[in-house]
Amino acid sequence: MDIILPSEQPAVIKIIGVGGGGANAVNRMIVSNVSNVEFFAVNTDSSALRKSGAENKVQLGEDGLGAGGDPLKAQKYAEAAEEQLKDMLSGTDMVFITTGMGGGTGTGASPVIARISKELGILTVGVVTKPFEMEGPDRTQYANNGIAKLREFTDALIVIPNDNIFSLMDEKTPYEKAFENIDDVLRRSIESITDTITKTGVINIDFADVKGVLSNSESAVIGLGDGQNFQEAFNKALNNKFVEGKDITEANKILINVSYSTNNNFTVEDMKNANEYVKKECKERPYLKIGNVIDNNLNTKMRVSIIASFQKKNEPASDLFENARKEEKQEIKQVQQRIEMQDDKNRDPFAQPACEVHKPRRL
Ligand SMILES: Nc1nc2c(ncn2[C@@H]2O[C@H](COP(=O)(O)OP(=O)(O)OP(=O)(O)O)[C@@H](O)[C@H]2O)c(=O)[nH]1
Ligand SMILES: [Mg+2]
Repeated sequence: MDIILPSEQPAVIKIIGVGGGGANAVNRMIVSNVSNVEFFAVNTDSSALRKSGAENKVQLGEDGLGAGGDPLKAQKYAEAAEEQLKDMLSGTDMVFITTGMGGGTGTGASPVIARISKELGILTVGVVTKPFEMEGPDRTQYANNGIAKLREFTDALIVIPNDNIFSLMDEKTPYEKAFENIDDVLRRSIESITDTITKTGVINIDFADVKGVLSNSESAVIGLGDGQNFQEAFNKALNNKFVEGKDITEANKILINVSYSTNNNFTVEDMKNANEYVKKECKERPYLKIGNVIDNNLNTKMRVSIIASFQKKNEPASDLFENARKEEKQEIKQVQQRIEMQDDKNRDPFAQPACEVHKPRRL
């Protein structure tokens, strides 16, 4: 008798750059070959849209002349384009909305796109910047209002103040170059999540795991670090402060993804150290999952990304996680995991992890 196993469908992930800054950030992702995702640019400004490298473009408003720095105008344009935006979003598992907050289009249209996305049941994550202080108090005010609205409609919102990135740059950095660096931080933040989901191979942190951590969170932060060994990369990721928000040690759920080439090793001791750190330093005992990905582009480098989320009050982390788990229909995979865990049981020196820990398997 032939046994037919259900095929595993890859998660459909769309990255939507809204407004001028959002579109530029998406362009940077395209140039840097962020893979296994679809790119979209949404703008009120048709000339900026023409320059976008995204394969899919949506113009808001009829005249293509921009929103003139007016978020309300952009919001109305986006609401009028609801059907077009629904078409753009349908058939998607996860959406990233990225924008520079503080102007008209990104600030006004992003919350509308997020609302539609959430209504379609899509895991919706915002990755946005706050304007430089030197851009003036009005932009900051617009940005704060836009961020508050966007937070209402996203599962998780990652906020990156431009000044945090600027503080790492030389003051003589040309203005344009400063935005290139900011686009790059947006790229790395999003890529750290998409790579975690799509680059499988050794131990999986899959879409359901990411959904479990980011769904309906109050906020989320990301830490990224590269190093010559795990500890160096892990320390850098823990101290990587460009994202606004609470400290990782206050998180309710944490995913740690370790990427390295076959020239390198993620050892049992490394796993133990990460586990111990979370046990010792985190205030509440968070849900923890550690995964790894083999990426031969990294050569001798190791890369650690930490995705940490903070739960809304009155929503126990365990319930949310259970709900996300229930939605996972890959029963065959779960059976396989159980069998593998059984096989590994005697070899697993960490029988009492802080929470759930997946031990790397050597190929
Ligand atoms: N990451 C990034 N941010 C940018 C860039 N250009 C501007 N920003 C930031 O994004 C904020 C909004 O600017 P834009 O993106 O030009 O504005 P918009 O959303 O297109 O809005 P309108 O043009 O007013 O309709 C600015 O205040 C900057 O802080 C860019 O190239 N990259
Ligand atoms: Mg614009």
